[in-house]
Amino acid sequence: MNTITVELIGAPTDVGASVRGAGMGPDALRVADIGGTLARLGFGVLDKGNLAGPATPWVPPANGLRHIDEVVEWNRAVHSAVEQALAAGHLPMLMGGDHCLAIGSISAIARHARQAGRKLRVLWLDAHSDVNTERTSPSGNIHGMPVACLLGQGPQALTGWSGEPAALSPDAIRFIGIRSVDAEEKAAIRTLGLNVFDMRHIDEHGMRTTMTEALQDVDEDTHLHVSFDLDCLDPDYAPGVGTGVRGGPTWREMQLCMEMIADTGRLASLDVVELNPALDVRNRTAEVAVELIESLFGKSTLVR
Ligand code: 4U7
Ligand code: MN
Ligand code: MN
Ligand code: MN
Repeated sequence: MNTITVELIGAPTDVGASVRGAGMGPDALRVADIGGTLARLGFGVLDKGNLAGPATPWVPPANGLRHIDEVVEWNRAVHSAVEQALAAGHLPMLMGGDHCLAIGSISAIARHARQAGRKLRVLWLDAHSDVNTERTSPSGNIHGMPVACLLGQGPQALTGWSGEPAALSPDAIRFIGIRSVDAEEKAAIRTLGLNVFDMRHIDEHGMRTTMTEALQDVDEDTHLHVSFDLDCLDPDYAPGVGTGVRGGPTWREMQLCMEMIADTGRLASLDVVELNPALDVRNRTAEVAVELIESLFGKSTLVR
C-alpha cells in the first residue's frame, strides 16, 4: 500500500484582503465535496477541520500593512499545521482564506524540501503577481505581498520563516495567468528576473506550450507546490472571488493546466485560496475549484 493521504487544512480568514468573505472558503469547498471527490480518486483523505485565529479587525493599514498582527498569527497556525502534515508524510492542501496564508504554507514547505534535499518548484496560478511590499502596495493588503515575503523582501515579521532569509529563490517560481500587475510590481519582476507566463503569453502560445515551458525542469527530485488563487480563472467561470480581473483562462484552459501538472506526478502540496462564497453564485466557484483540483490530482490520467 502506498496510498497518498491528502490532509485538508482549513484557514477561515479574510485578514489579508480588503473584501470580506474569503473566510468562508474552506466550508464552501467542503460543501462542494472536496473530501469525497479525492476519496473517489483513490486518495486517503484526512480533514483536520479549521484552524483557529483572530477575527478580522477591519481597520486601515498602518505603515503600509493592514492587520499585520493578525496576519502573523494566522500564518503561524498555517505554518505549524502544514509542517505537521508534511512530517506525517501527508500531502497538505491548505484551504483559504486569502492568499496571505501562502507565506506560512510555503515557508513550511520550503524548509521540508530543503531538509529532504529536494528541489522546490512553486506554480503561482493567479491573475496577480502578489509581489508588492509594504513600500509599494497601493492597498496595504497583505494578500498582495506573499511572493515578496517568500523572497525575503517583505516586512521582517513575515520573512525568514523557512529558516533561511528567503524561503524561495526567484528561479523557483513560475507564474501562470497573470494580468494585473501594479507599476512597482513590474519593476520588481524585472529586477528579480521572475518567470511570468502572463495572459499575453497564453494568448500567443496557448496553455499547452505555456505549461510545457513552466514545467520544463520538474524532475523526479522535485517537490512541486501549486498555489492556486481562484481569481486566476476568468470571472465568467469563477465569480466567487474578491479581486476578479477580466480576461483570464477559461475552464477548459485551466483544466489542461491542471492535467499537465498532474502528468508530472510530482505534486506534493497545494494552496487553494481567495474563494469568496459571499460573492459566489450558488457555490459555482467552489464546484469549479473542486473540478479543477480533481484534474490536478490525476482524474484524466485514468482514461489515457
Ligand atoms: B491576490 C493588488 F492593487 N495588486 O496589492 C494589491 F491590484 O492574492 C491586488 O492575488 C492584490 O488576490 C490581489 O492590493 C491579491 C491591487
Ligand atoms: Mn489574485
Ligand atoms: Mn493571489
Ligand atoms: Mn484576490
